[in-house]
Amino acid sequence: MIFKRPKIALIGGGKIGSLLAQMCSYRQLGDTVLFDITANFTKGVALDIAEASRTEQFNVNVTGDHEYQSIENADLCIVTAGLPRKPGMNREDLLVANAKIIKTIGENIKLYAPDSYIIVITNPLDAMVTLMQATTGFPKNRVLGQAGVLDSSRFATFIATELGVSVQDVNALVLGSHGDMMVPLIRHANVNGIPVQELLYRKYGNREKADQVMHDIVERTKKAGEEIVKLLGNGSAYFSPASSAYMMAEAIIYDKKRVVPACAMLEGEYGIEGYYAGVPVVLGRDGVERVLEIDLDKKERELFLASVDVVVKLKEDLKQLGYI
Ligand code: TXD
Repeated sequence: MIFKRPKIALIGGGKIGSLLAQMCSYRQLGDTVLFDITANFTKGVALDIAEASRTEQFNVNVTGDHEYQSIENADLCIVTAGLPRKPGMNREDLLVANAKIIKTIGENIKLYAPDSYIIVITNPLDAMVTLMQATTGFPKNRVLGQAGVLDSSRFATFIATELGVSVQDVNALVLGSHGDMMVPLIRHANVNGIPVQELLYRKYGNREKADQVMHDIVERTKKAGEEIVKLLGNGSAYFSPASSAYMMAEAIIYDKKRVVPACAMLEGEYGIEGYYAGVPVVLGRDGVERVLEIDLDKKERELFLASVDVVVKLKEDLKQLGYI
């Protein structure tokens, strides 16, 4: 072979990891290894996916493993390992259980895939990305988290449904931490450039009603993860998180320079120093190539800072627990 195919290590072979293995294989993003602590399960999943190669017509390799050595020289690691939420739990409740797991994984990525890019998905997201970067010591452009793509996609879906327009034409951005304090940006939401607020006003002919509908969409977006957790009864969302992570992986591997909200390290941007938070970034072959700063009005800024406070607190907790 003249060119090396990218190697993608999916660390955590549960629902999101398995779906990602399927997407990476079917869409031929690269050779994929699905790693999990369970001995045989990922081998079974990978074999099952591989056996669809004839009908799906893909030529990449997909394997399952439970030895860390299997992630050796991965170009991209996507980390979903950990416990998902149960009904009644918030994402922060997962901190202690998942910190231990992420620390071990970080040490092994550092050992076996020292040049890789890492997309973390495990909750509580902002804290787990912080811990991953601290454990690996990788440069900030190579360690990021997926949440904003999903939260923004949820926001866009609800807007499209309300307005009866194609979601393909909706642009909607959610910033801040991945939790109840996330900040869906109302002012920036638009349908092919037309402000959503204006379309709602035209639909209802009444500013108060339009504002109420927008408010409800924002609240539903913030609680969208919980809505799925309650409906599933066991575990959390997995189709849309896998799809969101895949989009980010593709942006890095194909050097697409996509503009997406991601959990990225802020060093002065938005007036924040040394914390991870959800902001718009340019994603390409260098991972987080740039953080894009946008003007926030007074209220948006207050909400954003309050949301980052959650990350500040979680980072403090990680320090107290001796993880960083
Ligand atoms: O947008 C987002 N960031 C999220 C994140 C949206 C939805 C779900 N989000 C979080 O992703 C969720 O709260 C969980 O923390 C992760 C993974 O969710 P998933 O639904 O895939 O969870 P599963 O099916 O329980 O899979 C987790 C796997 C499971 O197979 C365990 O055996 C494995 O993680 N696991 C480990 N793998 C490797 N190494 C270690 N140490 C380990 N411990 C558990």
